Amino acid sequence: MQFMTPFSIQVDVSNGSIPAAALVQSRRLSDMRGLYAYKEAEETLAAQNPLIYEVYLAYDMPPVEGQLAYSTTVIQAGKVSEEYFMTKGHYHSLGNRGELYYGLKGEGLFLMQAETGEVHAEAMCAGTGAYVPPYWGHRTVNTGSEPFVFLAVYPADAGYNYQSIAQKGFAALVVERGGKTELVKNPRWL
Ligand code: S6P
Ligand code: ZN
Repeated sequence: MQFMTPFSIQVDVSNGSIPAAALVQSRRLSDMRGLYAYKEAEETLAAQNPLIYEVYLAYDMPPVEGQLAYSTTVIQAGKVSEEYFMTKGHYHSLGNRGELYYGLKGEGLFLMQAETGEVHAEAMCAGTGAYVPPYWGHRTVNTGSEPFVFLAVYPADAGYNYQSIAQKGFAALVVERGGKTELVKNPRWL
């Protein structure tokens, strides 16, 4: 491995941005086609094409074994019908790579899923450290009324596998019903 000089990069904890980020990715509704369960509501919102979330990658880390990468994610508050705004969700390409999330602002639900379809949800707020063990797919959901912000630290060689979640989604949807947050079965999940 290349010998690297230690460094630090500032996160603006007032809004979750990383002003000196190597890369900022914005995900609008149009970038998430087919991932929300309520198709008619998605069509209606499509004209506005709202910003759903942004990812600030702190540093352009080489994707090699032993290195760690880190990023912040800012998910806007909102819903597509009764389904809350959320990230796309992914498994790591190298399935045996875990990850740590740390809540910075707002409220969310951290949804994790094993390949078998077993789902595990952890509530997150500022100060929550949530661990994704190897082999679990993961998606975050903003269940609050302000942006939900968290820091993620992960092996730089973990990679992203978006395919299986793009095809089948998660086994559970996170929805608001009667003013409460509920996990319900995803009808598209086979
Ligand atoms: C990377 C880590 C996060 C997510 C980010 C966006 O391993 O889990 O940085 O990439 O929260 O989610 P997604 O599913 O669009 O990559
Ligand atoms: Zn990940």
